[in-house]
Amino acid sequence: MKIQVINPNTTASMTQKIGLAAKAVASPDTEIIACNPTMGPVSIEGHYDEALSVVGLLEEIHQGEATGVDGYVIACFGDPGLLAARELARGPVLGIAEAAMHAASFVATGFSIVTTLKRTQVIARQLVENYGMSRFCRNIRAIDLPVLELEIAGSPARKTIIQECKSALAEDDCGAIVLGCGGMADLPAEISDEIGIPVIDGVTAAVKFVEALVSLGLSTSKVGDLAYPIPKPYTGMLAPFAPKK
Ligand code: 5HY
Repeated sequence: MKIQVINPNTTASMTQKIGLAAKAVASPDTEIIACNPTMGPVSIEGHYDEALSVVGLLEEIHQGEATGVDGYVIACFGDPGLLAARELARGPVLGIAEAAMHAASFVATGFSIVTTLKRTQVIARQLVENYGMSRFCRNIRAIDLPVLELEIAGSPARKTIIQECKSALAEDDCGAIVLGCGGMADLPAEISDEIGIPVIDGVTAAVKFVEALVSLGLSTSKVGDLAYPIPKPYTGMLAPFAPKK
């Protein structure tokens, strides 16, 4: 099977890191295609970035549909454009926030999320509620460092994330940690060894869930709100995105 793992920001080093994490857990007969849009924000750190990242994300889904991709992972913790992507895709589409929260709920009765900037905590909170995870989510913590700090070798981000996870374990009555950024995909094993509880990265969780769904022969329902977009003209720079018959 072919799984397209899409980093919705345009930072190639983060896409590479996400691709390595995905390939490390994928089954031998799974081909991982890690990609990012050619247009959009270098990092997603708020509602505006998210909104404008979705056009590039959907362009990647269009290309995946044209090349026989079986399933998709949206590798940004805001799960931007998830439902729009499901309208376009035949196969399953999972967001890393959704996947990580569900995986955490399978191994603990409570988890805490550790994300990047304080201003994105509200986005994580909205997803916790949307996914019905409020009774599992003990806290949403932020290291308050920019997303691209994770791409700088020797940055204090790594130590700061580990310290925030230790504080969560000590204070939040949680039994697991959910890492709140695609750029943290290389960290779960190291942190889990350090603090002794499950630490979940959404990229790897989503890849395994998509593999399971595809193996079960499950695809996105095309009855109701996730049916293909209704054909109509689009104007201006978005004209090429007009849904076709
Ligand atoms: C992410 N931003 O996973 C989110 C993290 C965040 O560019 N990739 C990004 O803080 O929302």
